[in-house]
Amino acid sequence: MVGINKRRVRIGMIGHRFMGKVHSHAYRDLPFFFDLPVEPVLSDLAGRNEEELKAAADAMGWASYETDWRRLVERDDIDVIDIVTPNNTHAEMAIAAAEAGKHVICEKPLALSVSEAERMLEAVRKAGTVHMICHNYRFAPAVQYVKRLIEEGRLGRIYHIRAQYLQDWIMDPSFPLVWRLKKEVSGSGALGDIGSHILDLARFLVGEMDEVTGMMKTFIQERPLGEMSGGLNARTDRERSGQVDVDDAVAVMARFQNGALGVFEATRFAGGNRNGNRFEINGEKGSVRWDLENMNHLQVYFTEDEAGLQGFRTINCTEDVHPYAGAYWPPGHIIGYEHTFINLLAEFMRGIAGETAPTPDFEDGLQNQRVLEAVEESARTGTWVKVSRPGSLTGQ
Ligand code: SOE
Repeated sequence: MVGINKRRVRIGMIGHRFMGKVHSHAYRDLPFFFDLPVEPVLSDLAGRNEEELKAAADAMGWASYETDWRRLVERDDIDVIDIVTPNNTHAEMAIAAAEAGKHVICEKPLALSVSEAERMLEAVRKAGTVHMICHNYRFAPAVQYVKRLIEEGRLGRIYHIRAQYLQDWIMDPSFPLVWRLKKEVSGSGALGDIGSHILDLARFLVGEMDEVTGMMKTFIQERPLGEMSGGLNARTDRERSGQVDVDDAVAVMARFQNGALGVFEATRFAGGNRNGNRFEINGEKGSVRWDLENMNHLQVYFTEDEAGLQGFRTINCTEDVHPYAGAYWPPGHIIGYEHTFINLLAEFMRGIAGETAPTPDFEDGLQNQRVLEAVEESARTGTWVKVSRPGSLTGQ
């Protein structure tokens, strides 16, 4: 609820395309659905193309704009820096923001490498400010409910997680070589862009991975040049082309520290799957299944169900008992993709108000990066690779 006595948290966001729109919308809706101790204010939007930036700032309700993100970071009237830019800019921006004493929230994957992610974590720790990484799918009520079921021991010992993130938006060979297909800008392809989400969900729900093995494949090696133009659309320059140097698809197997086994697949070549982010977890006392494209539903199976009723049943996770669901509509009145970001930002605001230490934070981002790097090494060497332990930075 918007309140006259609430502390205003002045947001400065860098980037204004797809994720910029998603975050802007979430900040705007936040006070409408959550009664938080602080109120986010859309203060300033940064970007490079002034014409596009101004139009985006006007359309999304930002009070002002800056064409140089460094000026934004230096401003005294900004409390939060929100980074929704391509991955190769995350480290420099987040470190500068932390050094300027700002709270920092950053899109995934956190960085291009483990060493960059380590420096980012070091910077926010030194600043003592609140930090989060946008693994938004943790915040679907059904996913939060799975977390609760696992913590309460309702599934018993966990044996398996199998998860897939399946998309098809770059299948057409004439789709251009946008930044998400360039290693120097994105770090990796399907692995970092969408694999990072399911690997994060696995860490969140099942625990830390001990070792991984992976294979990666680039199906289309050369594409016309071009750039993203909004959402997942792109503009193409048909005269010139370039080499794709990231994975189109990746498959991973993992052994978890708690003995569970994981099988993961992330691809942008699964025709007909627009945004299929799914997992199934099997434990000694039950199983759960979730699919983003039907995100309010959770399928559950419990071994203790009576013989005639054994099997998966579908729960609509829109009851007050399902985390975050009560903030929205009455039971059965479903929510969507954008609400996962509103829920995530509610936790970020609570963190800034001093109520919680919200996660996933940069430590989660770093650990996710360690898994991504281990998968890449495994794909290169054809061996199982240990995932280094969370908790400490290299050299500490
Ligand atoms: C494109 O693959 C994309 O927008 C990802 O970058 C997001 O992280 C994912 O949530 C949806 O797909």
